[in-house]
Amino acid sequence: MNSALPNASLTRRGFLAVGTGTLAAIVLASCAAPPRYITPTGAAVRAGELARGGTGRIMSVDLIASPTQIDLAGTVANTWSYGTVPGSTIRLSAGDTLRAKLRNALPDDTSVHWHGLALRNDMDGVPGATQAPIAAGNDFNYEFVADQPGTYWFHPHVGPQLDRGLYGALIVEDPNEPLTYDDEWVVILDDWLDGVTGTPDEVLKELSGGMGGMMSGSGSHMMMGTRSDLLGGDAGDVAYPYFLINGRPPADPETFTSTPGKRIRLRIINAGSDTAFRVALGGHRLTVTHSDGYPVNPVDTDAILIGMGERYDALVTLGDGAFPLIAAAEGKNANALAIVRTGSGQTPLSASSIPELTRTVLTASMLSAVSHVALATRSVDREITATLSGSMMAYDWAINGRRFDPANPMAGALGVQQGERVRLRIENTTQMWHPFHLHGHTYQHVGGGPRKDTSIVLPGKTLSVDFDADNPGLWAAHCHNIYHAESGMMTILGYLAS
Ligand SMILES: [Cu+2]
Repeated sequence: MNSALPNASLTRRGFLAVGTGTLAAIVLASCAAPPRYITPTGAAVRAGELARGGTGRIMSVDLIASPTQIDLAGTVANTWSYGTVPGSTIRLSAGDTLRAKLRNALPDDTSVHWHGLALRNDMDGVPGATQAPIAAGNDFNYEFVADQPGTYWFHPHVGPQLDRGLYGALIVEDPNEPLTYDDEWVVILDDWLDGVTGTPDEVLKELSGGMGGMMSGSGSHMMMGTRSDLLGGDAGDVAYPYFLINGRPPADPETFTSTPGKRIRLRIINAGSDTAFRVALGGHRLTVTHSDGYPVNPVDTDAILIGMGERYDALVTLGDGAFPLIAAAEGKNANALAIVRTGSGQTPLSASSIPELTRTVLTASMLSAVSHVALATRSVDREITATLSGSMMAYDWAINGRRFDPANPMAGALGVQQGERVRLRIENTTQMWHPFHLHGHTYQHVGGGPRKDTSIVLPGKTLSVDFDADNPGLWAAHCHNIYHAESGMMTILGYLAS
């Protein structure tokens, strides 16, 4: 019945205002009024931002999204970026205000989403839900308090623009940092095709035709037969000619230079669109300290599995020599590479593998939140389910049986009330894994697991997570495979108006 109603953004109040007397009474009697949600610019959001307080310090940055080029070891490709790939890292201290002026010099609408931050809703950068799209030639001023330390990142939330060069790291430092380390390196992973084999828009168009399009011979981007035991089967849909660390391919790798014995904090971010990476540093073990910005009880491992949108921080004490930092594209038989050099050893070959990649591979299920960021014990007030469905055959990815419609974003929204403890069940009925991302909140995996905002959900499995509904607004919840999300695997978590 709800689907027959006009746009759910037409509120119950609006509905009553247009209907009078008998007509309104009949309508209300014959079907439930559509739920009414708070608005991103309303009093609840403003009150939430005031409650954050903050240091009052303002970090101002100018972001210009524009057509640029990237040099991939001599192959120059046209792309879109924030000047460089990745964009310059934005760094501030917890409680500071980020004031980011976005100028859209692209030939298309855009926006900026601040991935992982529990920020004020009207700055979350989701056109159709939290703001109007920023049209070509226009500016938009983002301004919000970033009160939670951690490793975050930013990217557009328009079409498949994320699969171009439009991304960068956002590091919120902890003024009372409990870890001790000598240096920190931001390691951004990406799968790259833009300007080389096509554009992300062309990829989306081809994938949207499903495997029928592939079989008719028109396809060139779809990748068949990717396999990963860790991901429970199919690893990805898209063929990429390059895999990058900090915007550079293995033939021209970034070199991190240090000295033996130094303790380094790695901030690893997967900015890919269709690729999980298995990350390891040859000759070293890693101590994982954070997932998606939040501290975990430290775990030693040889490698880390990281899905699109996820971040892991790890400490490593450097040996003497030159070592490959490899991000293996899971199931795709190719690597991204950087070099860590502390001595005079020979630079490792890009083609070389390292034994660490096939030893212990850490996943989120091996982690637990440290006590001071674990959710307080309380009973669940509301349980909601996001059932993921769809197939590569039809490319009909959906949540709760509904493919997201940008023209009617609140249709099928998941409603919660401010103040509730919410349990979200993410039920994957498909034959493929999905990195599920919830905006504006950092939930905790049920059973004492890590705090996260993006989680790998394996095929046929259900992941349950809890969060406190303490950040009012309309929040996108979607698969972070950008092609799945843009094909419909997205919904809105909306705070109900009381
Ligand atoms: Cu997906």
